[in-house]
Amino acid sequence: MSLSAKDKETVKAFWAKAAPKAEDIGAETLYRMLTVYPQTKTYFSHWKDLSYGSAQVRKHGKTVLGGVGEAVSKIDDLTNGLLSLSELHAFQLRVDPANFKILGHNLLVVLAATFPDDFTAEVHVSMDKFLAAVGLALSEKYR
Ligand code: HNI
Repeated sequence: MSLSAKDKETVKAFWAKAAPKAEDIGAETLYRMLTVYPQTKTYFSHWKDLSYGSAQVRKHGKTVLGGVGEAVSKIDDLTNGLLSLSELHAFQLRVDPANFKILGHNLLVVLAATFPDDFTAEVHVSMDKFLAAVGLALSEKYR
C-alpha cells in the first residue's frame, strides 16, 4: 500500500488546517491513547501525572505531533526521513511497534472529533494510509 499523489495532496491540505491546533490535538491524542489503551502507560511510568490536561501529557503530545508534522514534510520518503526517530524508538525508548498503530488510531479519532466538517471519508482514508506509512517508517530500524 503506497500513498498516491492525491493522498499526499489531501494529507498536506488537511494538515495545514490541523497544524495550528497541534498542541491541543497532541494532548487529546496522548490522553486518549493512555486511557483507552492503558498498556501504553508503561512507557511513561516516569511521569508524575498522566491525568487529563497534565503538563507532561500536553508537552509530549505537542512533541509527537511535531514528529507527525515532520513526517508530512517528508511524505515523499518517509523511510529515510524518519530513520533517526525510528532508531530512537527502537533502541533507546524500546517502544513496541504495535503501539504506532494504536497512536495513529487515536490521532484519527481526535482529528475526526476536532474537524467534523473537514474530516470527510476522503480525508479519512488518506490520513489512515499516511499514519500507517509513518508507523511502518518508524518500525524500520527494529530489524
Ligand atoms: Ni514517540 C519521544 C515522535 C509514537 C513513546 N516521540 C518522541 C519524540 C518524538 C516522537 C518527536 C521526541 C524525540 C526526541 O527527544 O528527540 N512518537 C513520535 C511519533 C510517533 C510516536 C511521530 C507516532 C506517530 N512514541 C510513540 C508511541 C509511544 C511513544 C506509540 C509509546 C506508546 N516517544 C515515546 C517516549 C518518548 C518519545 C516514551 C520519550 C518521552 C520522554 O520524554 O520521556
